[in-house]
Amino acid sequence: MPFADDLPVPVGAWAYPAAELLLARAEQLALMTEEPSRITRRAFTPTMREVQEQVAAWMHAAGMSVRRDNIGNLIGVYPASTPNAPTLLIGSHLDTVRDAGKYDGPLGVLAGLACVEQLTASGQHLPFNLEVIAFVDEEGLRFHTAYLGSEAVSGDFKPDYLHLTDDEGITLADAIRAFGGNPDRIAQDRRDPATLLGYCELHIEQGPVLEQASIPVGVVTAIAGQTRMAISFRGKAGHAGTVPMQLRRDALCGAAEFILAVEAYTRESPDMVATVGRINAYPDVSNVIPAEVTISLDVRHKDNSHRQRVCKMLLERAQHICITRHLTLDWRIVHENPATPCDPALSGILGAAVQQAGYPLLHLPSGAGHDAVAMARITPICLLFVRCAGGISHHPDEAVQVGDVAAALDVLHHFVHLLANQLSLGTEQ
Ligand code: HGY
Ligand code: MN
Ligand code: MN
Repeated sequence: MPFADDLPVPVGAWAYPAAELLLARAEQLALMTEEPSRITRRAFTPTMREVQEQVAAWMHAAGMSVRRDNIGNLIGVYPASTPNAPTLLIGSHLDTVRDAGKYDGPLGVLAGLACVEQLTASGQHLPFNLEVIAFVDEEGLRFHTAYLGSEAVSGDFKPDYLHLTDDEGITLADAIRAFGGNPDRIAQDRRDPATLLGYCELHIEQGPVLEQASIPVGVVTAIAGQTRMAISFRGKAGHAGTVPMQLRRDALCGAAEFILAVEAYTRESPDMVATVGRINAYPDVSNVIPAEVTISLDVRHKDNSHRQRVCKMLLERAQHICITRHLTLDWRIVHENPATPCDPALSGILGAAVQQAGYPLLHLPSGAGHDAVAMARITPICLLFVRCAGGISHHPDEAVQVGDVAAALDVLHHFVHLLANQLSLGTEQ
């Protein structure tokens, strides 16, 4: 889809071909999917392995040393000009949602790779190691969590996670083992904050703000907090033809009433979003009254206490529905993270890079979650958004323009050089 007002800003001569190459690579990765007619790439699968092998080959060719950590994140290292230098991480994730777009995740990994390729081409090394990190699980499609890869790196991976099972009953521990990782050593994946300069993520915006402002890139201020829950309503199965309506304990009707209550409440609540994206009914048979229904609930807001208040209010609503319908309720939080501000100093350098590259500086918040949320617990983070066609994401129509990707690569290039200058000045003092 063409954008109306492309800004006539020249980008570095290398950036357009680099952006074209990046988009061709994104097309190539999109072919590596578990489902032939759509992009679906769960963590720890042979398909993830295939994608990692391709990205690892590009990393090798760019002059990086490549390794996998114990959970299975892929990491390419472009060494610093001096020994014992700190490390800047650039990355994002390679897993997807079901029936995904091509850019949510891969764009950030491929941008890091392009940044290193540009350095290699000009024979430059920086006063810091540049590591491109491709997280193995961010979306949580397989184990219904979020950030498993980046939480291993931030040291927030909880050993209990290893007992989580996927829809086939495979435990996370077994999935990691089958992928070639080592679930017993995930604690060792934690990076020492003292060795890190920061984490920079480039990501498709997944919203309409940049498009409406006719600007190719934007600097993120903060990432909204989120709570993900698994909620089960339990009633009693019965014959669809014989149990009178007044005597039923229909779990699906209880869940349906709750889902509509969530929608009605959040429509009235500014900036609040809540989504029921999964629904599982048992026994899932057309002539049996549903006995048990489990739904997901994803609640997000920029204000932590407001999000928590709303979650509590929704719990009370679910309890009330269950009392009136003679159901029982199981309410479980599967993931929670607070709103995460980006680091002002690192974001300041990113903003300076945007301006140095010749673009207007626009700041915006992120409603979507990113690996940067986990990384912020151990190192300063910054996030650069790239304009997204129609604001569409988590959908196969997700699209970016080559000129915008070139702009983003140009900004990233300026960013690493500004950081290098700052570090050199700091060490000279
Ligand atoms: O769910 C999210 O916000 C992200 O796309 N993982
Ligand atoms: Mn996503
Ligand atoms: Mn993403």
